[in-house]
Amino acid sequence: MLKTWRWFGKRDNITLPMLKQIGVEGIVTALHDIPNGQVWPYEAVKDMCDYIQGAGLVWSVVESLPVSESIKYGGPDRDQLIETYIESLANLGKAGVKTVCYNFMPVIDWIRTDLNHLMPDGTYTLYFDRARFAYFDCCILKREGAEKDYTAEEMEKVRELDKTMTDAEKEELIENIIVKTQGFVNGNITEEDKHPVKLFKALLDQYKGIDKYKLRENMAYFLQAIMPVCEQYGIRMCVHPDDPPFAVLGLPRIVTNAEDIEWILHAVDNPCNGLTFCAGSLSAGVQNDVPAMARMFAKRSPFVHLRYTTQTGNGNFMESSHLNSKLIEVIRVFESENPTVPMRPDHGRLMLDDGDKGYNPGYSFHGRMMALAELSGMMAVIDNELNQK
Ligand code: DNO
Repeated sequence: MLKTWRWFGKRDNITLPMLKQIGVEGIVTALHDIPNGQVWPYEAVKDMCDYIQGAGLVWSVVESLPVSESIKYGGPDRDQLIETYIESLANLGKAGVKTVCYNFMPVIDWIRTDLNHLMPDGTYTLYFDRARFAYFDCCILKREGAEKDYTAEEMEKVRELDKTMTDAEKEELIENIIVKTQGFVNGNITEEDKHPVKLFKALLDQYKGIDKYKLRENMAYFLQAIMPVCEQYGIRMCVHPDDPPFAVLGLPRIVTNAEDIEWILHAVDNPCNGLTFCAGSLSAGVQNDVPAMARMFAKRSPFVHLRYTTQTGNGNFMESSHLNSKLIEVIRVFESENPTVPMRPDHGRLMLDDGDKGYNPGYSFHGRMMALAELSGMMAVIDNELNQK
């Protein structure tokens, strides 16, 4: 696999020469300054390509070219937004950037409740706590009918939390769930927004009446519309799984398990329609056998995210170490089935002096560097095994 790294552009304080030194071979980035729904002009794409090439690297994957909400819920302006998307794809294609990651998660991209969960060794990791998430849903958002989505035991925990949560803790929960994890991935809410909860509720309202089947229909509509430009330039689209891969906030979710992925790949059965094999997102679904899914979808996955999660009970999970037997299996599958695919280490720990640097949550330098080193070691052993066969 090609060793790539998610880099947030010229303002990222992790520089390309630093990445060169640690063995990175390809860059994963986006034009983060362009708001959702606007064209990525050819000049801007080309400028980014040249900048990366100037450092002796290559722009391997776009993560992400965001899909506007209106395309997902099927709003009146969706055709126009799809046209804009097609224009951006054409500009990427002309510049030779041909692997494009996106997601089809309504309203909210990935979800965590705690961005600094202290580990016994003094590092920090990302954590999803179901009771705190339920608290956010029922007591902060006050979503209508939310209680129905949780068990009696979970609601009991919510009531307990309600007795003890301070205003500062509530603020932090809001920040973690809908602000800090969203803005930097070109999500709907940014640090500048003054009333994130109000804004978020308005976004949720747009999905009233949109169920899983309607969302699937809208995804197929979008994919069918963009396939011609993808074929013209040889662009491989790869949808990112829902993170976490289960229903949240009453929203439909359609990229959660093998059945969903098969549906997507068959609905538009074209090699340009593929999957981002995010082992970590899929691993947070207790029903998912991730190595088996790698075997099923390796050939239709033009991009791989390597990380894993550990279930800690009561529906909670956290990021595991990258040195993980399931990941070894996933790597073995890709090294034999799709050996040139770009992979990136995902979600590193916060360690050493990472904490003072203002990195985006999950995107530390030392934590990811350690993950890349571990993954590289695993890949080297597997390559050796395969070469001896
Ligand atoms: C978080 C990421 C996601 C991912 C997007 C892809 O760390 O896994 O934000 O980049 O969902 O569109």
